[in-house]
Amino acid sequence: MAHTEITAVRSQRQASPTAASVTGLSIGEYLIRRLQDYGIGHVFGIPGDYILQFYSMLDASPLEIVTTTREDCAGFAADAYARVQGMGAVCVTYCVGGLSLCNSVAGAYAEKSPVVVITGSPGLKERHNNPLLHHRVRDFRTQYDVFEKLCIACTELHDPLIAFHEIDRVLHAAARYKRPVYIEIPRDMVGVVPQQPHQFVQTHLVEAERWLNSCQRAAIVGGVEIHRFGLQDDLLALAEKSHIPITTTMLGKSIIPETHPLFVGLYEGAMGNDVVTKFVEESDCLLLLGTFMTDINLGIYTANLDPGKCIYATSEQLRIRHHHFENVLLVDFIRELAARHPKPPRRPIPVVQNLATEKFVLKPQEPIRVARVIARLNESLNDETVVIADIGDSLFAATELVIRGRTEFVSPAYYTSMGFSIPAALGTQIARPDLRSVVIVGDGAFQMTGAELSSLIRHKFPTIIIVLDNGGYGTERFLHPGKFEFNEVQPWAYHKLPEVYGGGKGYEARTEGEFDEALRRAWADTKNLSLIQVHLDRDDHSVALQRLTEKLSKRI
Ligand SMILES: Cc1ncc(C[n+]2csc(CCOP(=O)(O)OP(=O)(O)O)c2C)c(N)n1
Ligand SMILES: [Mg+2]
Repeated sequence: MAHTEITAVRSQRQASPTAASVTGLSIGEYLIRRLQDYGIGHVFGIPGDYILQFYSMLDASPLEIVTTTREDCAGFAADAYARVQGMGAVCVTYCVGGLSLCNSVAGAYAEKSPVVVITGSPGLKERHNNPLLHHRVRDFRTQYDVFEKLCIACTELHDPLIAFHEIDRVLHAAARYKRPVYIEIPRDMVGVVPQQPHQFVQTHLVEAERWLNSCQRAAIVGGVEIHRFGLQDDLLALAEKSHIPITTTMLGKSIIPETHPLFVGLYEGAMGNDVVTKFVEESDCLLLLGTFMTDINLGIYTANLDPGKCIYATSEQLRIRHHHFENVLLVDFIRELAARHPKPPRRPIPVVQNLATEKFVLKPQEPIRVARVIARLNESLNDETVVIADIGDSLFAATELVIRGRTEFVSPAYYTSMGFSIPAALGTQIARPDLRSVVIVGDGAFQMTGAELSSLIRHKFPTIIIVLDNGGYGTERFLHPGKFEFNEVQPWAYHKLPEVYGGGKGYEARTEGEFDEALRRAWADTKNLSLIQVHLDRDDHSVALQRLTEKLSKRI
């Protein structure tokens, strides 16, 4: 084999190397070090004289040896370990051990399980004059030739100049293709220390895990892709195993139950709750998982996130600090990171004042306000509810709702097109007739597409529609203060529309008592659509809208 120069293997887009460097390690020690980098904690197998030197090195290392009765069983065990843990290893002696592994390794190849086969072989110095050493079959390469057919990559570590590079190449292939690989170490090479320094690129998982283990203040910001790719349980598993607190973005609202002990709140930059903002922005290792970095999601770019402190993983890219990694699936990243059990120091979860911490006490005579609509509605949400919020104060106010269990929250919080909610309720109810949708919509947005009530009534869906009637485009009024006719809309008797469309019931609410009564009746009526027209003061608004308009008006 030609001697090649040892260089760090870098992903093409990797701006600066994430290379770790080693000097003074023997070939056996380097292999042990790299196995751990890939999350391997146990090695299955049976020792024999051609692999004894490496076995004693393993014994002195953090890796645990698990012996079995037969080599093929060690192969099956390593295969199962790989499926659960991400990668497995089996270590056996030359031919009598190795060739016994063929069937298990063939199975691992067929079913895509990354098992590292490590085998000893006669020392290079013992091979002069072609002696008939025990365990030899045809020639010294027989076992290698057999495994070349069963593995995605093979190497024989006969040259100290390239041995480390070969170990990197082969392990990378196992991780990349999820197939078994073969590493043969002549027994007199195990303790050889290559003289040149070696640099290698840490895998994304190693880098993420090491960082999480050494940081002080880890946190997760979960985004909408967690919902779109159905990764809610995977995200929770990662957070729970490693005890990492979770926040979500507005688009990602409802990806985890907001009553979960690890949930901190919604992260919306300066637009959101100060305690949550501080908690996220003080993190020295922030996992942004499936998060869309949109303007609204980032609190109109008031988010203060240092890329040097972030792991940013989406379906399209993986970036750890300033290092880019190609072709890493979001699902794999979350699952494999969870399997490695990173253990950042536990961070106390701050107490955030929200609707879950405040008991709702009805003030029946009080004029109804947006914040009180949301607080009262919050009492009624359950696992069978889908909340659909339209654009306007409906969305900002609804972000205060505390999502319990699997309550879904649907809104066009990135594209922000008004008029989404009523047609979206139709689509939601058709897809999930077992759930009940509650729509929160402003009067302006309702006037755009509210006629779709007709279809909801036609299908007899018991949708609850809450029309926040402030007599016009409230959000725009806040954004651009002044009395402008273009922000007014024609006042409609919204509560009469069910009658016009031929089904369902309409209610009007001017006080908290009236709203409470209407909502109770609507909730109890599981056969008909209900529309509650909430008469608001035209200057009423949610706290979130107040914060948002303050930020926006500074930029426009
Ligand atoms: C299709 C569309 N047109 C215009 C806008 C701009 N816009 C954003 S909020 C808003 C006013 C919404 O009024 P309303 O539905 O009554 O809700 P409110 O702000 O009063 O709570 C407008 C016109 C938009 N987002 N989408
Ligand atoms: Mg309005």
